[in-house]
Amino acid sequence: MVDAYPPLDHEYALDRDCTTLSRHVLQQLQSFSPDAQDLSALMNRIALAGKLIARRLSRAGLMEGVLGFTGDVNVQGETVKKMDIYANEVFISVFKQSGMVCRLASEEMEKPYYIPENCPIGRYTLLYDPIDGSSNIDTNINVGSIFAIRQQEGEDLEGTASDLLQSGRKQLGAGYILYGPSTMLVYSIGRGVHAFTLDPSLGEFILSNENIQVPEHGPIYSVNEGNFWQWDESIRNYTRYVHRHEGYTARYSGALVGDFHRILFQGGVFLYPGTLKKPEGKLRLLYESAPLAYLIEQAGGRASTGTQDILDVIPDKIHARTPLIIGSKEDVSLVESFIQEEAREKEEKLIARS
Ligand code: AHM
Ligand code: MG
Repeated sequence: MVDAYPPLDHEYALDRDCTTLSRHVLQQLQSFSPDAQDLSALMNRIALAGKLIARRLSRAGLMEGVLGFTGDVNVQGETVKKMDIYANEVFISVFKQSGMVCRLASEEMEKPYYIPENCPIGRYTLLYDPIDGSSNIDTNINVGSIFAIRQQEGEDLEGTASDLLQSGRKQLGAGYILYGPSTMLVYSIGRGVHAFTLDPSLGEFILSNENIQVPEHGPIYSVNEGNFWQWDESIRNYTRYVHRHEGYTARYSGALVGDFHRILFQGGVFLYPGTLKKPEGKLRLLYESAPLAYLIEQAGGRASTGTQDILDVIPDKIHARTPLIIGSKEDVSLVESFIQEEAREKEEKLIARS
């Protein structure tokens, strides 16, 4: 006879191994050293910010003053949403109380935010995009938050935060929170990439995927093809290539975190190349491209500007932008091969002309 109520595998999985985020961070570092404690506490604070933002998003359509624009324009020249401001302040407020983060640098603030009372205790800097893909908010489509943790170098007495103008290899950890059908937190502290799902009944992020590896190649290409007219010929040639070959499928949600998440699990490539209007592309290095590049390398994939690994790029300012090509190794290399071919052809034409 068939059991009317067969045990559900996932329930057993949770009973057996209900690993919370803070426990996981400590396990990863195999230590209770002050550094490990710091990272664990930092991740806990980021998780708290994620829970607060997720809670507000989940009721956004029912509350006054949550959706829509503030009427302001941020340092990037982009219109600001009310949720951008709320989420930015959530991160500041959870880290004000933490005692560990001395500076926060975000997409929504022209200059870093200093918490001087924390500086003698914890010399960490949090870089973040509080709401990535905020154009999705008003239509209830997925958005995310992206973060990176760096150690402050030097005293920064002038408050210029110039030590942040270093490559992404300086990141101690990075990750994102995806506000989708469920809320997920994906992070790495240099020991693989791990995903946690928020169990709303527990109010805890519980380990759901450990040591994620991105496939070497995948079917997805994720790019805003509405920018075709603004692209360099190499990117046009790449899209022509995928249009003419079997095995590719387009996915683009307008929120980098969601598009990246799909590629992390299923393979493929996300690209936001330079355009006529934005020659360096749209995405910002320090709190969008570099954190995701850190994750994808940890997952066995690649992130490139087209000519350089994202993690080697040194920004000239905090809000610097870079073209981004990120995902499965083979797919990133394929895009790069079109860029290289175009560069070769241009060089040959120059030589022929001279
Ligand atoms: P945001 O952080 O201001 O929301 O901008 C970043 C977003 C990414 O999430 C997304 O990949 C991209 O902008 C979409 O831009 P576009 O609408 O030009 O395709
Ligand atoms: Mg963003």
